[in-house]
Amino acid sequence: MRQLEERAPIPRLGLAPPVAGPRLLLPLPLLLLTLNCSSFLFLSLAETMAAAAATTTTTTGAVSRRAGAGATKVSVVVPTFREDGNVEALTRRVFRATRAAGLDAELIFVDDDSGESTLATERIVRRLSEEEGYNVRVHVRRRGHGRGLSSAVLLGLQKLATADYMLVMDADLQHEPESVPDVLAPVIEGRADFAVGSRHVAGGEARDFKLSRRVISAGATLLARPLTTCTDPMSGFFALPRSTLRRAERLNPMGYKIGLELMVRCDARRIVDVPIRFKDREAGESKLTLKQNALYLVHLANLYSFKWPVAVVVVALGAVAAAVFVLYAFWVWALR
Ligand SMILES: Nc1nc2c(ncn2[C@@H]2O[C@H](COP(=O)(O)OP(=O)(O)OP(=O)(O)O)[C@@H](O)[C@H]2O)c(=O)[nH]1
Ligand SMILES: [Mg+2]
Repeated sequence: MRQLEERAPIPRLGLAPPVAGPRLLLPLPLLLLTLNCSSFLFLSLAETMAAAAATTTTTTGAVSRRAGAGATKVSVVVPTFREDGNVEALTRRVFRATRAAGLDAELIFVDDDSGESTLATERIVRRLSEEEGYNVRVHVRRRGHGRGLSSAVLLGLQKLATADYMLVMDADLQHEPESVPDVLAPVIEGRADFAVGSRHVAGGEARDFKLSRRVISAGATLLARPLTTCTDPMSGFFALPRSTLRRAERLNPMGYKIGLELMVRCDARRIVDVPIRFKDREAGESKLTLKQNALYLVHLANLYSFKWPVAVVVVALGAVAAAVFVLYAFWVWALR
């Protein structure tokens, strides 16, 4: 019995205790792997940011009012879901602004059938088009033929719009129709592959926006910043030429951030930010839900792995290595 008591103590946790050599050696490769992964990621990001910065301009000053000589044809695509309360005001204001800027606009609502509101939207659009001569139409997606903001925008851009210069905006008048010519101008003038109505450049602002929404929006913007040099990648107010859209690779219309999706998957290099004022919605209700915020994280993961497939694997390995290292360090500390 005495002899037994004098033997080495039985290790806790049921595992052999690390002897001095391996105790020092085992964490070393893990630490090296972690450091290696971090530096690889850092270099990849720095390289891409530098390349993007070299080819991207950010306009923070005034944008010329006349977007081009003569009547340049433009398509304005507006996704709608229960927006009959905003359709008429939006139509009148969009055409007043585009005509004043010498643009020949077509306005296309892409509406996901919502019963009464869709019928009302169709009635209003028919009156505005047939009786008042506005070049406006509504495409209604019946149930079973696709739903959701992003796929509605893609349908509008890829299948319904006829002009070479295209703009997307919300129906709820949070995006001021008076800014439509300004957002289109860099694209029409050939200065941009993609122009974004931004709240975060000099002259831009977000009015009547709740604090909680500001915080979520700031966090979401920060998470997307490595993907693009745009100051407002969350914006749904943007313009692009058809040539940019043709470069699209594997578009995935999930969630609400179709502007970010297009910027990344069309490899838009020359991005111009145009200051806009973001107002409170005028009528109807927001469709932004918690589910959409969660979907945004999945969307981001997809875009990161699209842009940096190797880096994403390296980061995942680095995270696993770091977790193992922390667990091991804790185990060694617990055995002391
Ligand atoms: N076709 C279609 N349009 C949608 C759908 N969901 C939202 N929209 C439209 O997309 C635009 C933006 O939606 P909002 O609900 O205003 O979302 P948001 O501007 O991000 O959020 P708020 O600031 O709260 O208004 C509006 O014109 C909506 O009508 C949808 O499922 N299908
Ligand atoms: Mg809105």
